[in-house]
Amino acid sequence: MKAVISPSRRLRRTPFSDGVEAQGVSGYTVYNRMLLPTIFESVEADYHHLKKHVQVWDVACERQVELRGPDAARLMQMLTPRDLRTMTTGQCYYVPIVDETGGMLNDPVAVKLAEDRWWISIADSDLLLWVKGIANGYRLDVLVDEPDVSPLAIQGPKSDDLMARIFGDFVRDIRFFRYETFQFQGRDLVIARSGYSKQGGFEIYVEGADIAMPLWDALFAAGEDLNVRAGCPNAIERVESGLLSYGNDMTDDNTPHECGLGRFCNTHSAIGCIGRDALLRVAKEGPVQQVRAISIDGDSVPGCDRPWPLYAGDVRVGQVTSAVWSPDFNENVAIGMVRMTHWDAGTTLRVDVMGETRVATVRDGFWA
Ligand code: THG
Repeated sequence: MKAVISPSRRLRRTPFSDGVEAQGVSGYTVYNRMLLPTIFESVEADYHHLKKHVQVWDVACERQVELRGPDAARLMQMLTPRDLRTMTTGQCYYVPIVDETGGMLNDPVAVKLAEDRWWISIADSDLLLWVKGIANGYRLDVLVDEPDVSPLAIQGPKSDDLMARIFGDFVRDIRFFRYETFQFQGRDLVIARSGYSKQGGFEIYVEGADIAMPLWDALFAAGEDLNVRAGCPNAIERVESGLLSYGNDMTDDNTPHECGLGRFCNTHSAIGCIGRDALLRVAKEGPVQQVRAISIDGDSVPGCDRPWPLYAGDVRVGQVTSAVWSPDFNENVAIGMVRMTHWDAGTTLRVDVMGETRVATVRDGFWA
């Protein structure tokens, strides 16, 4: 496919898009109806750079759903089977969001700003509509909206050094999935140690589009000798790391347990969760299919833009949902959903890669 996507108001730019374009973005996807860069130099060159240096990522498309008011905490618990009672202000939680059938609606990061104020940093689905529907249907005393907040991720092994130059050495003390408030040009910004890579780093929740480009420019000016570059969530690194992509590796047809997100569920104690009864029912039996890391033999696979069926003999036993060539592991790394009968590590299957049959092997875990 060599067609372009026509720009329009419905395809939202971000407060960083001018900077992204100045840094030579060469590929975009659409996420929450907003631009998300996918390639700068090349996916492979970006990958090597991410693992060695530091990158600045425009992830403004990770939109925030803000909950504000006396019923904010109650509403948050209605959305997820993860028990939030012990979560404190200053923490971030990766939270499966489920519907009344226990199906995954989103897999965001929840940020607890105060007992009565939360941000839900969403993956690619219209969660705002579901949350507004719940809030109004249950007549909750809470405001639900999308604030002018755009996450900017700083990722890679030199992230601490770059961030310390802008925000001071205290940023180094932020613990994983915690946040602190820092000032930039007199404005308070939430900065968390988190991000969609396993190379380490931070996410800055940039509040107010007006300071987006000043912050972007400050980071590039401060990091010249660190070889800072614009980057983006990297297709290779995230599969190696087992970071799931909503809409690709899971949909509302999957339970959190099928997605391997059971460790983020406390369904028994998550009182009030809308999908609780459904999940208690399916959890009794256990999932019949589950996400697995999969190696695919042969040369570099094409982009996985539809599920690739997995077979054992003539029987379909699952599908590959993300796949890409890994230079560091010298094989095709993939994520798939595999039936219980064939999900044990070492199981050899066949995968239909756009009409070409390849050998696929179920692994006991992800690469990194
Ligand atoms: N950061 C923020 N918002 C986001 C994402 C993010 N919204 C969209 C998308 N990414 C949501 N999906 C994920 C998936 C994985 C993780 C975070 C968000 C993640 N997982 C780690 C893991 O699975 O190892 C750590 C989870 C934990 O231990 O709590 O980081 O990236 N703001």
